[in-house]
Amino acid sequence: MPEIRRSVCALDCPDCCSLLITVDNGRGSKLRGDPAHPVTRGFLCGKVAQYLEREYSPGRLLHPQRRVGAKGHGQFERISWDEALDTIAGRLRGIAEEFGPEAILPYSYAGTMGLLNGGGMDRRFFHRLGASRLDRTICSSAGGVGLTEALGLRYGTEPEQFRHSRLIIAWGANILGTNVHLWPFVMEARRNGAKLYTIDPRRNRTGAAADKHFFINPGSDTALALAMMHVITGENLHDADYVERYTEGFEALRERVREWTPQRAAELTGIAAEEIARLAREYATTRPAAIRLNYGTQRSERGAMAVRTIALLPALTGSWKDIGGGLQLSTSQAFHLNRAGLERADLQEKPLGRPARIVNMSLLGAALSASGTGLPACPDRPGGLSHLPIKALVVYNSNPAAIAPNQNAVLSGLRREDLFTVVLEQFQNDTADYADILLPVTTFLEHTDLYYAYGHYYLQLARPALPAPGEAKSNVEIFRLLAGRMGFDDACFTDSEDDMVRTLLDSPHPFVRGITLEELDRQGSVRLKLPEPFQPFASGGFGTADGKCHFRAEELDYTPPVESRHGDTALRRKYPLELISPKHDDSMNSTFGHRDAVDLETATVHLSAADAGGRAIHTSDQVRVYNDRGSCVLVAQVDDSVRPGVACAPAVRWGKRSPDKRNVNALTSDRLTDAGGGPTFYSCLVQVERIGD
Ligand SMILES: Nc1nc2c(c(=O)[nH]1)N[C@H]1C(S)=C(S)[C@@H](COP(=O)(O)OP(=O)(O)OC[C@H]3O[C@@H](n4cnc5c(=O)[nH]c(N)nc54)[C@H](O)[C@@H]3O)O[C@H]1N2
Ligand SMILES: Nc1nc2c(c(=O)[nH]1)N[C@H]1C(S)=C(S)[C@@H](COP(=O)(O)OP(=O)(O)OC[C@H]3O[C@@H](n4cnc5c(=O)[nH]c(N)nc54)[C@H](O)[C@@H]3O)O[C@H]1N2
Ligand SMILES: [Mo]
Repeated sequence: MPEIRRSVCALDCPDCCSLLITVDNGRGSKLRGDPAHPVTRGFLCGKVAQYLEREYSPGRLLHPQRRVGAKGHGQFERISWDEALDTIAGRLRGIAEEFGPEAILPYSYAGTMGLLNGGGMDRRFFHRLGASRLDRTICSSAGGVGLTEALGLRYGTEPEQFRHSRLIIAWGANILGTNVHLWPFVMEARRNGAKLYTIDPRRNRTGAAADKHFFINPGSDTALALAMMHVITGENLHDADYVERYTEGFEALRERVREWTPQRAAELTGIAAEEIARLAREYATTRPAAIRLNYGTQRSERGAMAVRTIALLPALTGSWKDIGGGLQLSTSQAFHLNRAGLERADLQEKPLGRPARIVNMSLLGAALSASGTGLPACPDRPGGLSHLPIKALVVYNSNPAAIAPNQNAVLSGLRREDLFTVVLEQFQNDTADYADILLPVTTFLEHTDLYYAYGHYYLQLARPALPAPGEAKSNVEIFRLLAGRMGFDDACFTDSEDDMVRTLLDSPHPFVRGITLEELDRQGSVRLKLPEPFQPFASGGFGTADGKCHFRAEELDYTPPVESRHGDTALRRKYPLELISPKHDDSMNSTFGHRDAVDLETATVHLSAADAGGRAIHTSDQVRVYNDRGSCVLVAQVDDSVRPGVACAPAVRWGKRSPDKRNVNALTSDRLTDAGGGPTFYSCLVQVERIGD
């Protein structure tokens, strides 16, 4: 008899869906969204609806392997787990002795959002080893800083409340593509008369379905937000009562934005002045009005400031008071779990007597440069000891050869013969090809984990629903075994998964206190202990000493990105197109790169008719996209989804599947964001040319 088991989608996505899987004789036959979950509500996105294809793909890695060919060529031979673990432990021990343990760098991101497999036993292992710490900046750190500067806390409007909105602004947010479980709430609001506006350099599926789309020049959002503030404060459309009670610094803000006229912003953003004024008035006078801000806006050189200024808008209009008002970028900070107990940073004391150095993951290319001295300073982030080379890299939950900026620098680092590389993977992707030892790992359907979310407020537990194929093991198990091989005898290395979940739940915070493993096992999904509805800033409550939202007007400013139409003119003469590489609707960063359809669509670059015509480029032509950092071959798609001057290449394919073994990150820069040490994937000037017949 088929049995229905519960699981949770572990992909790096705000929706963090509850799943139901039909299991027949130990084999999964059907995957669907749990109808009982208040956000997932019974449906799945296109990519996860087909996840069983990935689960049972012939491409799954099943056994530990050792590289036998050159780095990057992907030739391996099978070895036993014992040999793999002994080799790794021996090499790590040797490197630690010769160069110090900080010559070892873990590299991981959110291949799984699970807390145990994403930041549990691995953290304990590397802390105990004294390895370098990784600053996990690749996705959201600029926006995280911007949001914190504005609100003091990374809380946001609950998705369920969007159904009550009368105006929804999707600001750098492709809801249909990367956050599809918000869409039914948006549709419900629209059935009740709400309008949906999108602000994006590309008119994607969400933009095409919107009531109005605003094409904005990449990286210019701060100018738009400041001009909206100009109109709102200049025309007294702010909520004087809310501003008086719950904010600080209004008069200085009004003064500061006086110079930010819609005319000035029009030049920078490419949105007409009267459109900006109309948008500001409509936003300030429609109640409730909600902004869904997503991370697209903060992948540019002024990304932190963009998020900060946008996130100040609801405090001006008092929109936080309304059910269905406010703003959502992330809900993640509400999960006040005992991460310190899970990660055990205190273990660094043993090997080092101090915290280990920090390496910014967005600068991997520089960090792997032979001397290790290529590490640029990162003004607002800790760092240090940059003279120390990296001699071992342990990669899990990430595919840096495909997803990190300045790919040519990353690949030349990965090719270093003196670098010992371990990769824990499900598939033979770009990074796996550079491994010295390649270890097969389980998928989220095969291991226990606890999940937080960044787009809603439900904590979820998943138990293994399917058996692990071949000899695959979970990250937790692998780092537990490695700890044993290294002779780490601290009690935490024998913790079971349940012990680790209990540790996480051992939190004094009222949002979490009282939630138990047993309750999670019974229900699968448990709402944080929040008031219903949750309105974090309805009456102050901002994460500041006085609970008020501080505008801090003197810090608000905008200068265009160096790599933009208003940036470095000499560079723009050489490379006249602003390239963005946003998420692909049916993929997940590089995770589904083995799928032919995904590969085809992430090999595309969208160009306007004007830019294509001037270069004699037609749809389906192969083109070379290039700048000083590198080049990659893509296929042109001429359409009106972008305006002249902007090119868009959905990210990211496996470079190894392309003719020149590179993807769009051969073009992206490792210049960092204005704060947060984030990458600037979407501030990238390029030239495009047709590849001759
Ligand atoms: N289908 C799918 N879903 C995903 C992912 C995926 O790869 N595919 N990735 C997951 C990950 S890692 C993340 S971080 C999340 C969040 O991912 P998002 O941040 O939502 O995704 P992006 O595509 O980076 O950016 C959102 C939108 O911002 C636009 N944009 C780019 N530059 C600018 C700009 O300067 N200003 C404005 N206003 N808009 C701009 C892009 O064109 C895009 O439409 O999505 C997750 N969900
Ligand atoms: N040009 C460009 N580059 C980008 C972006 C962009 O928009 N444009 N987006 C950036 C963003 S926002 C992000 S978050 C990063 C994402 O970059 P990554 O975090 O590298 O994300 P993925 O490419 O999805 O790769 C995750 C890998 O983890 C593996 N994995 C999944 N579960 C497990 C597990 O339990 N154990 C182990 N060991 N492995 C597992 C998967 O097989 C997959 O290969 O990419 C960034 N790069
Ligand atoms: Mo991300």
